[in-house]
Amino acid sequence: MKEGWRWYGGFDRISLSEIAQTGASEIITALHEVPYGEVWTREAIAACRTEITSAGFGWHIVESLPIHERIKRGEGDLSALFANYRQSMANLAAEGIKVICYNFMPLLDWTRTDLAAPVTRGGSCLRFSSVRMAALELFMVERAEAEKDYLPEVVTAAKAWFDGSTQEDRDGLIHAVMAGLPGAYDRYDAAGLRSALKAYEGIGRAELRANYKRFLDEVIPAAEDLGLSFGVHPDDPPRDILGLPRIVSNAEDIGWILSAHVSPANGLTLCSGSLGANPANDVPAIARRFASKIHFAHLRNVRKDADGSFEEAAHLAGDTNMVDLVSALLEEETRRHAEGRTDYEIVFRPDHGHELLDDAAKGTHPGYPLIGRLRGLAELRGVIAALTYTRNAA
Ligand code: DNO
Ligand code: MN
Repeated sequence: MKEGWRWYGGFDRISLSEIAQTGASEIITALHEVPYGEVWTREAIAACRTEITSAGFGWHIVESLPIHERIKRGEGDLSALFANYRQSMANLAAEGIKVICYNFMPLLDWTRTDLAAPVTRGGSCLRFSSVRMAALELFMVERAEAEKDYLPEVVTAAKAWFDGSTQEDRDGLIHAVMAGLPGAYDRYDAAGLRSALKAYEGIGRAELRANYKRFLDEVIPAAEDLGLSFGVHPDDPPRDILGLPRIVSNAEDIGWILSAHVSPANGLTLCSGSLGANPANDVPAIARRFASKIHFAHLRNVRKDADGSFEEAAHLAGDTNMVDLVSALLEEETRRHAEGRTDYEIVFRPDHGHELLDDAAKGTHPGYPLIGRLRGLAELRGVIAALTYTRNAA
C-alpha cells in the first residue's frame, strides 16, 4: 500500500517540506481555489503538479473534483456544468491524474458538531453529538419535522442545550457543522442554511438517485476514454441529515451506485471513518465485498454512542477493526498482482487525526492537523508492515 497525505495547497498551514518528514509519498489535493462548476485549467493543474513533484511527491489522486449543487438537485439546463466537469477531467488526465475522489452529499461534506472535543489523555478530536445536531435542526434551522429523526431523550436534551446556549455557542455550532466544506465552497449561517434547504424541497431519495445516475452517465464514459477511475466517498455521517437524503451510506447504496453505470471506472473511495459511524456497517466486510472497485482508501476510526453520537478515535482504537480492514486491502492488492498488475499499490491516507501537542497552535484545517495525522500514519504503517511480513512468511 502507498502512503498518501491530504494537502490543501495554498489554504494549508502545513508545507510540503513538513509533509515530506511524515514519510508519505503521494499528495492528495484539489484546486481548492476554483469555484464549484468552473473548469480546472490545464495551466493551473500543471502549476500544482510542478509544486508537488518538485517537493519529491507523486500526485495521482484528486480529492475532490466537486459536483455543483445544481447537478445534485438536477436543476435546469446542466449541459454547461457537465461539459465543464468533463473538461476538468480531460485536463487532469493530461497532467497524469489517475483517480478522482468525489462525494454526492447534498449541501454539506463531513459534518461534526464539535471541532475540539477533549480526548482523555489530552488533545482533541472531532465529534458528532446527536443532541447538538438535533438542537441545530429543531431550534436554529427550525425544522420541527426533525423530531422524528432523533430519540425522545435526545430531543429533550437538545431543547435544554439550546435554552442554555449563548449566541456564541450557537455560532460555534454552525461553524463546526460547516467546517467539513473545503476550499471555494458556499457556507451558511442558520438563516442561510434554512433557505439553502428550501432549494432541496421535493428532492427525496429517488430524485437524488436519479440525479446521481445522470451524473454517472455523463462522466463515466469520458473517464473510461481518459483512463480515469472515479471513487465515490461515502456520506459522513452515513445517514440523512437536515432532512436531506444521503444515498452513499451503506453496502446497499454502494451496490446501487456500482450497478447504476457499470464500468471499471465507476468505483469507490473506501472511507472507514465515514462508513464506520453507522453501527449497521461492518467496514471490513464492505471492503471485502467491493474490494475490486476500491480505487483509494481513507483510514480512520470512530467510537459510537448509543444515542447516535460518535467521535473520531485514534486510528487503531475505536469500533472498526483496523487490522482486519488493512488485511482486506492487502488481500485485494495480492489479487490485482495475480491479475498481472504486478506493482499495483492501493493508495491510502490517514483520514483526519486528533489535534495533539502543538497542532492547535498551528491553526490547521479542522481534522487535518500535522502531528495527529502523523501519529495515525505511523500506526497504520506499523500494521501494514506487520501484516505484510506475516503474509510473506506464510
Ligand atoms: C471525510 C473526508 C471528506 C472527503 C470528501 C471527499 O471523511 O475524507 O472530507 O474528503 O467528502 O469528497
Ligand atoms: Mn474520508
